[in-house]
Amino acid sequence: MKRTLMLATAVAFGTFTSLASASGLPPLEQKERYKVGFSQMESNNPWRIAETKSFHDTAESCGWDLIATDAAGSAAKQVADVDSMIAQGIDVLFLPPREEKPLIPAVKKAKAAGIPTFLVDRSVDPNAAKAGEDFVAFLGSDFIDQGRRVAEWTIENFKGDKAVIVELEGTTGSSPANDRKKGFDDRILQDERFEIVASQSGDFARDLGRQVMETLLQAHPDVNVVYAHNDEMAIGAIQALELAGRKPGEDVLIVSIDGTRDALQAIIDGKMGVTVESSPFFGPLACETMKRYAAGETIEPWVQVKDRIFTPENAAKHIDEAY
Ligand code: GYE
Repeated sequence: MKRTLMLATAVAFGTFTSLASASGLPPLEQKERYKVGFSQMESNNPWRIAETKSFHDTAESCGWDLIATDAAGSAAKQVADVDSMIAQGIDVLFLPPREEKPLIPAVKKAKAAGIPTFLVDRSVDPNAAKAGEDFVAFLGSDFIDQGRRVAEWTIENFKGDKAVIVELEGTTGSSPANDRKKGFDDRILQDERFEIVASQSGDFARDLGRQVMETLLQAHPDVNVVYAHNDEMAIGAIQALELAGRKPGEDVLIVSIDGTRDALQAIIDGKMGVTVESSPFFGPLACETMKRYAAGETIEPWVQVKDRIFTPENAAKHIDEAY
């Protein structure tokens, strides 16, 4: 009875309302200005700063009154930040969930409050919350593929007979850390020259990456490949290796993901081998996807970002656009 009534109301209000109701997602009105929430997880690295800036840079042209928060590396604070945005009556939420599980209640709460949510750059556990049901869509990269591409480049470019790999993982429980590990490990271990002797989290942070590398270097002095889940940890690892008298780029191959300015410079300087791109410039894509949704389009569950690869061949060409 209730459902029939809802559908009848939806039909009366036109196509976009009926589509939204049929999917169970909150609809989004077409209007001049929107109150938009962007809940950043932390701002301790260039990638996060570039992403937040991309949202600010997009705000005026997309008609956003932007409320941007910074959870300072705490999933609990990020949940509270989303709560506060819901209380302030945002029309749309853009959320990069720091970890896969803790942000799920926030996603569901936004939906219950009638606010369409777009996950940007990281996703949540698909068994607990789904695109097209609990949130509109995930906007981001294929992290498994990023890891696989790093592995493939490493297989082609590692010169020795036996590779002893240390892996620096991203934030424990985050979608990019889970998937970048899977993509890399599955591919690299198909080649018997490669062994992963240690895999530990450096929380996607430069300083922690450096500290973890220092410790692992003591236990595994024969390491000759470092795979870091992001450039910040790769740069931290380079610092630790140099401090220990090693020569990154000569006796240790460093491979990673993102495409930051420091990483491209390290490639140009011969200290790093490769970085597979993971772009932080989500503002324009967020605007375009939100507008499509407001116009009544059904959004694909995964709006996929295509990534380039930066190597000694092209790093100099791209450094000026890096962040
Ligand atoms: O690679 C990393 C950042 O979620 C894709 O998070 C993002 C990752 C990015 O901290 O540098």
